[in-house]
Amino acid sequence: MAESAPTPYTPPKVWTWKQGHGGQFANINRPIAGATHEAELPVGRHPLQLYSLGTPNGAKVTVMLEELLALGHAGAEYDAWLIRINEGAQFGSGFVAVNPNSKIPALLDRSPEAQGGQPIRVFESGAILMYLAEKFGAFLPTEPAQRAECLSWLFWQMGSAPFLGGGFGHFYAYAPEKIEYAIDRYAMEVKRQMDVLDRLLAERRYLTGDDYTIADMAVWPWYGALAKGQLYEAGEFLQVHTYTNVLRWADEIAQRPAARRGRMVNRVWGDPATQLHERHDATDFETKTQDKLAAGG
Ligand SMILES: N[C@@H](CCC(=O)N[C@@H](CS)C(=O)NCC(=O)O)C(=O)O
Repeated sequence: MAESAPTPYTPPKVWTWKQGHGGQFANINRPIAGATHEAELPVGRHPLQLYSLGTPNGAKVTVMLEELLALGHAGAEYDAWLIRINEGAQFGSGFVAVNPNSKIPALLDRSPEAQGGQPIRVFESGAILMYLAEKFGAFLPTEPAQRAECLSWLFWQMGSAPFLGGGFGHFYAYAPEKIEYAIDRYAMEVKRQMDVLDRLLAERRYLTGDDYTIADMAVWPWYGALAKGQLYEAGEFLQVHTYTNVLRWADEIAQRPAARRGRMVNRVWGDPATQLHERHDATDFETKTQDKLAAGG
């Protein structure tokens, strides 16, 4: 039998949960929602409390917060708390209260409390980017045509990335067996998505035009990383070097100091100098990366 042949499977009448069946993330995949345990979330001194992890979905928000701070919006100061999803922290009762969908990133805006109001919770990275863009009046055009273009690409990302991560990434890198049909299907879709971006970026500096917006911040951590061969060790397989316009755009964003900082926050893998597990102050980038903490004992 060829190595890639799928295990023959006839679905039973009723699906049942086989615990532990699900590849690398089997321990956190469940068919039910809700909290598994009581756990309060920590709260820091800033108005914005972010509960996240430095995955592409998490990085979108920390890049946005660092960009807002770089623009001088002091109200965007934030505490970024680490949610270790591989240990099930997203199923703690406190986290579920901020995001009933149990996925990072989740944001709690406590600034209304200063006027006796209730904190505002926001989940789904696209919703968080829009919330912050509207709150601070930045990175989301107000002119109707530009705004429509920006939101179109923002929502393009929200709809497309699950095919890249949950589809291609899962079956290429994480599934317990390599299934040719599944890898083929999602490789085709991901290459099509990259070509969509490549053709757009042949005409434009950024996704929406001349200005860098929340659409770029949403797309870059996924498709910029893919173009640079940083996702799923799939660079050669997908021939990502051929998407030259995506590469040009990805490199330009990577040079932004705020994007570089944002990508370090809540990151728990890679070069220790790029890992800032939690961020509670702007100076943490200089003093609290993992290399600095290790050197300091
Ligand atoms: N559409 C969501 C996706 C968020 C998401 O998939 N988060 C992943 C990490 S990148 C997660 O928290 N997974 C934990 C789990 O599925 O239990 C968003 O953009 O915020």
